[in-house]
Order: sequence, then C-alpha cells, then structure tokens
Amino acid sequence: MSVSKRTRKNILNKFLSVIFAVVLFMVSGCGSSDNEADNNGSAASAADFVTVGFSQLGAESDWRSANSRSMREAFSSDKGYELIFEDGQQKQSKQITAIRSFIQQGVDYIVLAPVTQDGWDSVLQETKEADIPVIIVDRMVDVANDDLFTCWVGSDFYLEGCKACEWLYQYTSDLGMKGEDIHIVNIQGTLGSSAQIGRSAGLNDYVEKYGWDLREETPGDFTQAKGREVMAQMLVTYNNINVVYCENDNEALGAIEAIEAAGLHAGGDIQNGDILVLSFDGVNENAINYCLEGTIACIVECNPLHGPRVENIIKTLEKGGSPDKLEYVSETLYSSYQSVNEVSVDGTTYPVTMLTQEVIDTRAY
Ligand code: GZL
Repeated sequence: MSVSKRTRKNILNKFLSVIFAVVLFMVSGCGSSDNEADNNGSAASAADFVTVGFSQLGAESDWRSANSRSMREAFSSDKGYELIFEDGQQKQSKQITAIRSFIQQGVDYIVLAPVTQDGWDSVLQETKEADIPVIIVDRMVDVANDDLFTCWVGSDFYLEGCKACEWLYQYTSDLGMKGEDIHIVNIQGTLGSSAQIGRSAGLNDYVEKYGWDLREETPGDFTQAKGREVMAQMLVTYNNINVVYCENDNEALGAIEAIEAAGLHAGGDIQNGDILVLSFDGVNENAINYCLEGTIACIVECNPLHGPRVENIIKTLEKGGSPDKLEYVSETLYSSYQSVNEVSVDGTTYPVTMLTQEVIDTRAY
C-alpha cells in the first residue's frame, strides 16, 4: 500500500521541525534545549493528533446510539484523536455534505456509516482524489469500483436473516407445523440499507425454500413508532398472521405494542393464537428482557461496538499496513426457548445463546 497522506505529513512535519531547530541553533549561536524541545514538542504534538471525520447516518435506534458511543469512546482526545462527528439525520445528502467538509478540513481519515447502499460513487471519488483513506462501517456501499474505499467492517446481514429463518424453521418443525402453516409478515428496516436488503433477502430465500406464506413486507424504518403503525395495519388487513419478522428491536417493540393493543398475545404458542416475534440487534434493554421472558422468541445479534474495530484499522494504516478489505463481525443468536440450541446455515453451525439474567448482566452493551 502506498504511504498514506497522513504518514507523509508526519514525515514532513518531523523534517521541518529538525530544519527549524538547526536554524534556531545557528541564529542563537547555541542550542536552546527548551526551545528545541518545545518547538519539536509542539510541532510533534500537532502532528501526533490523528483527525477522523465520522459521518454517522442518524440516531434512529438503540443500536445506532450504542454504535455512536463506541466510536466516540474509541476516538477520544486523550487517546490522541480529534473526532469530527457529523449526524446525517437519515439523509444521504447530509452525509455527502459532511464528507465534503472533511475533505476541506484535510482530515487524516474519513469513516462513513452509510444510510443506504447506493449513491456514493461521486463523493468517494472526491475523497480518492484528496488522497484521504475512507473506512466504511456497519452498512455497506454499492460502488462501481471498490477502490473508492479503503476497507469495510460490519455484519453479514444476509447471514443474520438466514440464522433467524433457520431458527424459525427448527422451532415450527418441532411443533409439527408445515411450511404452509406459517403466515409471516416482515417489518423491514430502512429501505435500501444493506441491513434491510440482507435481512429481507434471507427471509425471502427461506420463504421459497420452505413454502412459508409471506403475507406482506413493509418498511418500519428501524423505529418503534413506525413498527407499531405498520403492525397495526397488518393486523387489520390479515387475520391469520402467526409470525412477525422485525428487522430490528425497536420495530419489534412497536409490533408488540400493536399486537397487545389488538387484544392478541406475542409468544411461542402459535398453534393457539400467539404471534411469534423474531428480531435483530439485541441492544435495546426492553427487547432483550422480552426475549428473556419469551415475548420475543429469538433475537439475532447485530453487534454495534465498531469503535475499537475501526481504531485498529486506523492503527494499521498509520503503520503503513494493509487492513482486510472486508471485516465481518461474528455474532450469536439469543433465545429462551429450549427447543432450538443451534442453527446451521450453508454448512456452518451457530450455537444459540440461551438467555439468562446472568448472560444479560455480563454483556458488553
Ligand atoms: C445494522 C444497523 C441497523 C440496526 C438497526 O448494522 O445498520 O441500523 O439493525 C439500526 O437497529 O437502525
């Protein structure tokens, strides 16, 4: 990998501070250790701060809040970073404006959590021309040339969807149910985000594989309010829903509110009227407690703590190293239903973490 712009800047700073010290020595006729130390020190301290421009997509969910906290903790000033944090408020246009401002400010690194997959080619071309490394975090970008970003770290959303569906297949098969007995609705995440695309694709592949009856898929924007609104409408439209696939915990909380407001019950006894709730993330405290008590049947973990992972990537780049192009985070599933202990997807087996209060108390977020 070519020497990064930042490393070149470091070398230049150090070279200039030596020249400055020599000139100072010649002018004063004798070395002034304080000045030299001070000037070398002040020049070095300025060069030692790594400036990171972070375009976060919004604050729509508990997952996002945990992700932002993790990034702020990783790039704190006492660790030698200057973090410029810009909230995109769910708008790609705001994120693009933020990236352009990072270029103008001459940051050392740009980190982007993209709200949706498409529409990034042009602005990433500008970062390439500015010779600023770009790290994509969490969701993915779909660009014509993946040289437009340095690397990506996040979750395999399609695998997450397959894990949830494999869990559902095992649970319902254990009850003796057939594919056509499963009447499922999908409350999707932000349309066009790779998290929504992957999780929805996983579900659709399993619907086809096992012959489930997929009644409707509608965006819930990863929020509780929209999840409640969408579920309420679905319950009016269909009278046989027995599974709801929520693409994050906040939507699941909203769906449970709507289920209970309709006089129905979220749980596992779906042969006697319950609606089984599946979810993703495992960050929201109420959702994880619902999972402990069985109101949510299974939560597929989506780990938000990307701060340390992104910092490790930047440390590698600082040393002139080459981080992996794609870094997938390993994740579990949570449930308190004893009948499914593991799921297999494409030949790989994933153990289900049986939720207990102790497990909840010892989790990192
Ligand atoms: C997934 C992340 C999703 C979460 C939602 O990595 O992008 O966005 O699943 C969040 O909770 O809003």
